[in-house]
Amino acid sequence: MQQTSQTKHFQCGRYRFALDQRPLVMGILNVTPDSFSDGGEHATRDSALRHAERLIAEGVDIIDIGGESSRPGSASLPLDQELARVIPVVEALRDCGKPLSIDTYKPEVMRASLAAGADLINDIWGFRMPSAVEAVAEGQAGLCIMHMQRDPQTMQEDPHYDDVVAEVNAFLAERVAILRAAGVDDARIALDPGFGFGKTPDHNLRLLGQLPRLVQDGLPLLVGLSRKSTLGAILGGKPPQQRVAASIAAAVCALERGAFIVRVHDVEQTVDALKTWWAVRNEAVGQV
Ligand code: PT1
Repeated sequence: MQQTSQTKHFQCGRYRFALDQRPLVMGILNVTPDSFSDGGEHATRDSALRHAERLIAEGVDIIDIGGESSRPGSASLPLDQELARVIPVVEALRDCGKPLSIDTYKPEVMRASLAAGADLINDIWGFRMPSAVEAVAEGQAGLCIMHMQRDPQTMQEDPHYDDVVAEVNAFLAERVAILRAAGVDDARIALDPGFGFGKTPDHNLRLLGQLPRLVQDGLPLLVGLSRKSTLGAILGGKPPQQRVAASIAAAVCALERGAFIVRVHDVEQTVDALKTWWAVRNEAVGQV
């Protein structure tokens, strides 16, 4: 669809972000049972809600709620369990004042979350599951299309590309065309190269270095590098909790190359880095 206003926006359900304003920090909210307690569904929900409060206090712009891990090698979660984890959290956070993103590829979870008030659907499968496009086509929810080669169980078994940037771009362009054909306005779409999803560290670094080549039709880019194994490889094998500074550096590199949303664990540190980057870019302190 044609963009009518001068300033482009990213429409995110009840929220709307001008693309010429400061970029956004998406905070990761995992709704997964914590390995130190077997408290079940209620304990999982309560600790997710406490974590959400902390993300908000730290200045998060979008909360990304995920019930199923998509880290390399992780197994899929049955639909009923994902619904039981995610929907109560959406309901509890609905009026928290921040847009709620749902990290899911299951059309049933998309529909139920949108009905419960979610603002953005973040799909690591790029809306390729049968009826995923239909589940999100109507309404105003933001849609993040991510690239992944193969699936989370097998994606890190010897990933190969002839030209990773060109292949990721071709995939994203094809998915954008499918969403547009289903009636989705460009203002609702964000693109994500899918760092770590069927890519070697060098593929990821090529994509990050060449990020400006991934901008298509002015659509905003979402980048998730936080604590990922590529940073571990750069740091000679440091574990995820010791990749915070590398994650901040990677986020700033992404911002410098045009990213509009950075998806992170360490919200407070990333917000500080983003504000600093933004002030330097504007050569003025400016507003938050
Ligand atoms: C991402 C992302 C995501 N990443 C979007 N959603 C994950 N839009 C979950 C590793 O190499 O980048 N963009 N949802 C988490 N996935 C991974 C992948 C975590 C790789 C860790 C690694 O360590």
